[in-house]
Amino acid sequence: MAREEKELEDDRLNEYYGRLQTLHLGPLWSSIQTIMSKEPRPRALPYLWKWDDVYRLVMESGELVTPDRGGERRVVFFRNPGLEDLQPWGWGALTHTLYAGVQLLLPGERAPSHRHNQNAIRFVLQGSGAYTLVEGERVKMEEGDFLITPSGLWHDHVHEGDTPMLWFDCLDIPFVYQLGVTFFENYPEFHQPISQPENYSTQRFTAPGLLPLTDRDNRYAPQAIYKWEKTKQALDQLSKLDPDPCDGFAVEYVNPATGEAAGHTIGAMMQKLARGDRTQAHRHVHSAVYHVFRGQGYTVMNGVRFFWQSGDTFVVPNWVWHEHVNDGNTDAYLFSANDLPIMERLKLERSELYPEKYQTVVGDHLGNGGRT
Ligand code: GTQ
Repeated sequence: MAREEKELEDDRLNEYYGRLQTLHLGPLWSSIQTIMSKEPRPRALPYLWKWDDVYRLVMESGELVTPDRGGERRVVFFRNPGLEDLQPWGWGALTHTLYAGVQLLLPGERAPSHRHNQNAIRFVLQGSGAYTLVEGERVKMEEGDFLITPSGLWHDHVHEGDTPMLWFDCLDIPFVYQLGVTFFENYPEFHQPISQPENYSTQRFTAPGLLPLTDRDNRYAPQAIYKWEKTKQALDQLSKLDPDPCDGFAVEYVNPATGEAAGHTIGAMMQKLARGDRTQAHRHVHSAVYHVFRGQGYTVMNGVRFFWQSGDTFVVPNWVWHEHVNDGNTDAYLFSANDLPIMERLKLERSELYPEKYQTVVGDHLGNGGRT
């Protein structure tokens, strides 16, 4: 084709694309490679936040704002650098489906009662003497505890202790938002009434595998809290057996009435990596956020080392090769939350083992500054 003819044709095509766009239409033939990539190409990037930074800024928020009506909760949330341009208005997305943040409640403070159709899970980082009130039940929060706040239930937080209370929140906010179905509602009063015995959940669920008959029909959210002491005991027992090649010694927080993820749309687990452990590299469709509860080590993601220590948060986006290494002097405990329940229910989950056992390290996130 002569050059001139080709240019004429391109002009005609571009002009055609322009007319499609004006009428809010689009050409599949030039879009298909972008919208239907061969394999997942998440916009979310692997990333790590150091606890020193997060802690300093969260504590500073304690001097600036209070958790009253309007502000609701004092939380600093994680923004995935790869998703920031999709969220120009301060939208918190850590992965395409998950939001996470660190919440601060100071002694004597209260956060008002509200409910929404997003699911929340919490992992307690520091402090004691606070409780969350979920649908009439007071649930006392202590370091290392895992809690659920299922969608649709009224919840408020109250702090009666004397040191700052910090916990990690993870919600399916981006998922619900992208489905276009967000609901949020304030309770008419600041607090909801208490209608259940204190720590009712801990009184009913005392042993694994034993479901109180009164909870047989309560398949929605029978158990509000999973105490750290029991999680630790379970992991210490498991450590006498063989570890999972990709996850080390790990337990998942499940709904005791159904065996499904306790957090409904949000999966969560606690894993222990003994000193010197290195897990096998793999990747999966679901995304995950990790909070380092205890220990020191690094995680290799797509060949890059992300060094972590107690308090750090890092994100493993979809389909990213990853393996964990505990190179510290103590056992490491990694808390993590994920969107596996979403992927499984939608039949989208897939996973692969890395062809070799470990990845080749090609660089370090934050360079040497990654290890402080
Ligand atoms: O504690 O109810 O991090 O509603 C984000 C939204 C926490 C909460 C968050 C929320 C909450």
